[in-house]
Amino acid sequence: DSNELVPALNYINEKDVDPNSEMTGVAEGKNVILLSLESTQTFVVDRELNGKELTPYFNDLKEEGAYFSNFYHQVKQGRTSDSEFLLDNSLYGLNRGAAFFTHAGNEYEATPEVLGEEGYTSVNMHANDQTFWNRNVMYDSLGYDEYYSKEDYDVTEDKSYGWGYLDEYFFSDSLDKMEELEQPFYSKMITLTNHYPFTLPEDKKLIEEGNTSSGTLNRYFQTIRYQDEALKQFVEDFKRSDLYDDTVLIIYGDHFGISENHQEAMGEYLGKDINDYEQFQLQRVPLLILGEGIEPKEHETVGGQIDLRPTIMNLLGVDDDNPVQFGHDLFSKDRNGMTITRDGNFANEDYVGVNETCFDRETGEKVVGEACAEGFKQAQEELEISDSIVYGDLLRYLDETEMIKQERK
Ligand code: GP9
Repeated sequence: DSNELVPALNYINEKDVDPNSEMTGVAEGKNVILLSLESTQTFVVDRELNGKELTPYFNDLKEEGAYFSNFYHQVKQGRTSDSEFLLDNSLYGLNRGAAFFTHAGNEYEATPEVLGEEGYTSVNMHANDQTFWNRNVMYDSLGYDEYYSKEDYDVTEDKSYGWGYLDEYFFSDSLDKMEELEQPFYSKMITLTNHYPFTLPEDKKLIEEGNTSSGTLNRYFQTIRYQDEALKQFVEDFKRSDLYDDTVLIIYGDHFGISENHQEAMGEYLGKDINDYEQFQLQRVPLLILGEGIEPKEHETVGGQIDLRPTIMNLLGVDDDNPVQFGHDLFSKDRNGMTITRDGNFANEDYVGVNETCFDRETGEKVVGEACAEGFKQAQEELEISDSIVYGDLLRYLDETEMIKQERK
């Protein structure tokens, strides 16, 4: 019954931090475009291959907004779907399987539902089969109004490769669709081209492939470079469109592209040994928030995908009355940075705790003693509590939480 929510509510209250009030409502009433970049990791930002930048456009664009350089993905087996789950619920995905498949029948009170009450239209845009990751079912549970999938795009053979519709065409069709949407809207666009095995038609290769011992990593450089070019075309078109003045654009990486099986090659490229610390730091994905009233600045704040929902709600000035969320406003001045990955590892402002070992977050030096003990404990506790919500379908008792709160007063 609703009492099962009490441990979660107590835990969340205890960890609560106030959002940054200076950012509250700076984007009130605006559209939100979330742009999910497939398999895009932070290590590609401001990096070169044979003297050529991998993401020349993004490198410049990040100077125009709030760029978060210590932002981690928190996904596990559910990959892109886990990132969506984290974003829309501010809950963790599961340790095994994908909540999009196993818990699509749960009751949720996700971002689309909350924004719907504020008059927002919510849409997902992704030119893959409707049923992939069970999205057609889960998007209903999350309260999305529309889902534009493969069948809604002009997917022809000449515009497709590998996983399907090439990003450049996906972007231009998606912008057309968004221009027709009722405003304000909340839209999530999910790209596809920069996906394993990272292949491209010859005429779309803008740089040479890499020369490490991993063909996967070597090709990844090319698909990342392609994606950046497609992004350029999208953002330039978007800036010319009527949407620009009324929209916050949030660009982020969904998860890693290069798995730990390619550590050696990654070490060759980065010129260092990839130990547990480095492997953990490679789980950072870019996050850029662009819009009027958002100061261009690099934020070194430690955070993760779980923090996006509260950050967005604060920017929009929306009072999100779902209390069961584990994230915190990324602009908050009171954060301690605690960011937990699905493996039970964590980063905070001072340390990175990986596989029971503690490292100094800045230097990567091993730290002996108990410095990380509390972090590991909190990571475990937080994941267990989040799991109890998902496994127990506990959000179905949310309507009764007001009552719980009253009783506890
Ligand atoms: C599939 C796309 C990629 O539709 O979102 O999913 P991934 O394999 O990265 O989870």
